[in-house]
Amino acid sequence: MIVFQKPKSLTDAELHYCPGCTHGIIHRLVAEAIDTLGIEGKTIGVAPVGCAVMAYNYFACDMVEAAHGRAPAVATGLKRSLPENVIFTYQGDGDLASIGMAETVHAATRNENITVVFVNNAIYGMTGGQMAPTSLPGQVTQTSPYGRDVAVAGYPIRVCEMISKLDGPEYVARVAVNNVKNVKAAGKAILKAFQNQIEGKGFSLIEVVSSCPTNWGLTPEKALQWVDEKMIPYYPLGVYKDRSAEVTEK
Ligand SMILES: Cc1ncc(C[n+]2csc(CCOP(=O)(O)OP(=O)(O)O)c2C)c(N)n1
Ligand code: SF4
Repeated sequence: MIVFQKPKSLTDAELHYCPGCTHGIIHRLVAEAIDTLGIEGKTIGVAPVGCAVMAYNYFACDMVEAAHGRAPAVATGLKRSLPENVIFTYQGDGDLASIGMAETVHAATRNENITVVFVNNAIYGMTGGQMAPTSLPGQVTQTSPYGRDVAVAGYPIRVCEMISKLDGPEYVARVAVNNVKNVKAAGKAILKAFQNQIEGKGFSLIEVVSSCPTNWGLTPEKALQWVDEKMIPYYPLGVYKDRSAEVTEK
């Protein structure tokens, strides 16, 4: 009897992520959502530049590679020209909240009918651990060796809080993947973000608080603790906007 299986929407390619990196868990949750909805034949993913740059090797659906930060613009073009397809982006915090902030905000305010999976690990992973817009106050990175000084570098950007203030987007939620309970909740939120698109509801953004043990200089176990003790207090989990639920309640 099979009790545990790889989702059909993941290929057999070996993931290149560092040991303990939670990108792999998030890939699995996205693939499970695609499997559950039976949309593997019509889903197109947009891969970022960042550690997930090779996501096109891992998802068993059509994939397009976008330049750093441009995934929501590429996804907009795909969705408008192929409205029957299901389009998702998969982006890191450097990609989405730094160089790609304009694309993100404008896709959200237009309520583009796309699904955005935003992986917040508070650092630029791929390029060796530079400070990101999401790095925490006091966080030591390659470019803030004495810790992020908010007087110089400003405060971290809370993407869900900001995007949910726009009138456009349909669904904005923050989840984490540092323990089993959070992984289950993250899976449900990602599924809902795809479901919203199928129902034509519009822009859904799921921020997943993730880990980067390599650039945080922590063991995989300590990195998950750091998510709990440092990341989640700064980035509270929850649903920040769910327009359909608001309409139903009124
Ligand atoms: C236009 C452009 N600017 C800068 C870069 C360099 N670059 C590559 S990945 C990256 C940051 C990746 O960090 P993030 O998006 O947080 O993803 P992670 O690697 O942490 O998953 C940067 C700045 C680039 N490839 N293209
Ligand atoms: S550098 Fe960080 S984000 Fe990139 S694969 Fe390694 S642990 Fe994951």
